[in-house]
Amino acid sequence: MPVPTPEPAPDVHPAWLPPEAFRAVGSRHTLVAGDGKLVDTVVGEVERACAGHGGTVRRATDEPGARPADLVLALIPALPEADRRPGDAPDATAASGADLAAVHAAHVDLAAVRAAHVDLAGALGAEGFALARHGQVTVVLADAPAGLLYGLFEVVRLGDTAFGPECPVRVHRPALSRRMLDHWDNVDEHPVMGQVERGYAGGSIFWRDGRPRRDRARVRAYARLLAACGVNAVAVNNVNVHATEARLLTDRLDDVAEIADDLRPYGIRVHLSVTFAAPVVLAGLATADPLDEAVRTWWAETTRRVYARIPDFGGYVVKADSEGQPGPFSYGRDHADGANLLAEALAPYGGVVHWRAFVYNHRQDWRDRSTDRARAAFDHFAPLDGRFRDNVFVQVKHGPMDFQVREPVSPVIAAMPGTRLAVEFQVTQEYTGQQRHVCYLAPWWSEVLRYRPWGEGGRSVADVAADGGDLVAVSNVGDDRFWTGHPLAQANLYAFGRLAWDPALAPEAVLDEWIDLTFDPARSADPEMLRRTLHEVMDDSWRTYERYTAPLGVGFMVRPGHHYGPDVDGYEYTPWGTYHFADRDGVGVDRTRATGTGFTGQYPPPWSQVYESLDRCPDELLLFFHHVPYDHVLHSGSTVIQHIYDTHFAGLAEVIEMSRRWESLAGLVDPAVHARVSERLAEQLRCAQEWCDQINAYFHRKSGVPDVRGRPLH
Ligand code: GCV
Repeated sequence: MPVPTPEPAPDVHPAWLPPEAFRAVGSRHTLVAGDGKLVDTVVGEVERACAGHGGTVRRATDEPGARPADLVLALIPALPEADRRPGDAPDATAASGADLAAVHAAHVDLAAVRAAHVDLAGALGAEGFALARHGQVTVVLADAPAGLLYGLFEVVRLGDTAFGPECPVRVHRPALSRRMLDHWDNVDEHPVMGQVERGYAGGSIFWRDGRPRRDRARVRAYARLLAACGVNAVAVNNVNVHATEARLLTDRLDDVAEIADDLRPYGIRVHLSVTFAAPVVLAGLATADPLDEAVRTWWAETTRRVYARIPDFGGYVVKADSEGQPGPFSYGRDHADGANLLAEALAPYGGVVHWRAFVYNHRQDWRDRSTDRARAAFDHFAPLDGRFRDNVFVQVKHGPMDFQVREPVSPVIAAMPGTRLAVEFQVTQEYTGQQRHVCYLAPWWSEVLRYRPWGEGGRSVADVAADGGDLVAVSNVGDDRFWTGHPLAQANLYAFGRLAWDPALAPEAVLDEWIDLTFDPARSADPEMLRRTLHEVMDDSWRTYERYTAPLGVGFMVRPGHHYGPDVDGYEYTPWGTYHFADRDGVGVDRTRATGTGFTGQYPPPWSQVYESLDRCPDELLLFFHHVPYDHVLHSGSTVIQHIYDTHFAGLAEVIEMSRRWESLAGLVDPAVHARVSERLAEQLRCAQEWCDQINAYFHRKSGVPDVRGRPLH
């Protein structure tokens, strides 16, 4: 039975899957070979596309169709064996003319398709697929149903190009086997954090007022969007687990099962954030000590029940001993003890633990310059390397602080060769404009993924994550009609999925894909202008944001609590460990081994030396690693103080230009999208002006150094 495609309310924006994106598939004739739930989803998708665009779809087991197939989507094991000797099997990349003719025959010779690709069988894996063009037929082959689903979405992405001239077989396999989103969604609305902690797109897509939302079509439509960009795992509740949310593990498990049912048809497994104190708060045990026998038994039995209800359940996410969440420290145990407890309970079912490394002292004395929050994750976790069970993923924020617009890569990523690591990104724009500012984050993530902790020639962050680890991001989605509040922030969600599938993709190319799917420029009055302008607005928007906010990697300077807008000293005298140390002479945090906190020593060479050295440290991270006088000269040739003035004026000017460009798209994009983005740009402009003025005034007053260009500094 084909799975019907979800139909959310008509005013919900289709994001990157509008009906037009399916024109190339839906206007053709498709044949699907294979069985399974996800194959039913594939058939449902193609059926819906055909209903809108006039094509047809049939299964290989149906009566032969009247028309030749243009597209074959087939599980290799479902194809009939060719009646030929092995030596006769044609080479996969150059099928013989006879085979091409057979594939193109009115009723498609499926045996010939199989024979042409005999070497791919078993090599594509659980999610991979191969795409080939034979004469007039496009063929997608997969070993397993998920591969067919991803293959279909690749054809959608390619559009008519997928049906172009013959080309060699292209094999696609995800670089990372788990590509996961964490929702910081609360079941009960939290008095301070609301329904979604750090959510900027309305309420939760899963929960409202203590219950699952009844809008199941919306959840299914979300699953569909996620599958189309490659995401295959979702944690459905906040890592800060409050009282109601704790019960999702036990008496509220049916609510989780309901979401799992909605996500499953698109190949997405559900994970749950749990509280480490669960045995105490849910079962009344006297302790949650990970080495206590009764605690182990409780987790084992509770987990057994979870799998009895949700057989494909993914596992637990845990924030322990962090920002007030309970953890193993209360019992004199360490994070390996804590993580292994849960891992042991999950192991019989193939489940995994994502144990977060975001552990630091949030009650620091600001007068104490020796404590360095940046050091904390490494100090806690690196010594535990090798002690975690095989189904534990230590989940590390990509930077050592907290998703600032610029940070170095976390040294933890290079420090735990004996541990599976999940690298964590933040798609929700907590510190990058809260989905009121345009800030396309893929260039930033791409830089992180390409960074080589051991220097040129060594492995990259993407390599480390791919080697048994995974990639996780905090979702930016809510029940807003545009999904992400700011319509252009959809690109961040799309890009996260695509980079997790293939970290080598260029951010501009990913943006191209997103633009083509979402805006269908080819059908607009001015395709070239539409594409170009969207690139102009978005490509460099992360660097623009960096220019008008905290300078040279120093971070924070945001309003405490909600983290929006400038407040240079907002965190300076607080316990959070987020300081810039600006005084009349200079600014920045000395994290050197020679005179500072020693954080640079957590990196392997060459970076331990590069960051230590004032001369070699990259400009953009200078104030993260060094405290320097305002007249320190950067590699760029500018002094620090002049750089601050120049970049802030430049960033503001770029936002003005961005707004002007966006206005020029009126009439070329959906009016509702245009209006929402215009409204957000007005706020971005207001806020960028505020940043520019406050930062410049602050540093002018501290340093007394005038702007060499004589601009007003207030
Ligand atoms: C979910 C930052 C955010 C918190 C978040 C925390 C985390 O501190 O401000 O809202 O809590 O990161 O990643 O756990």
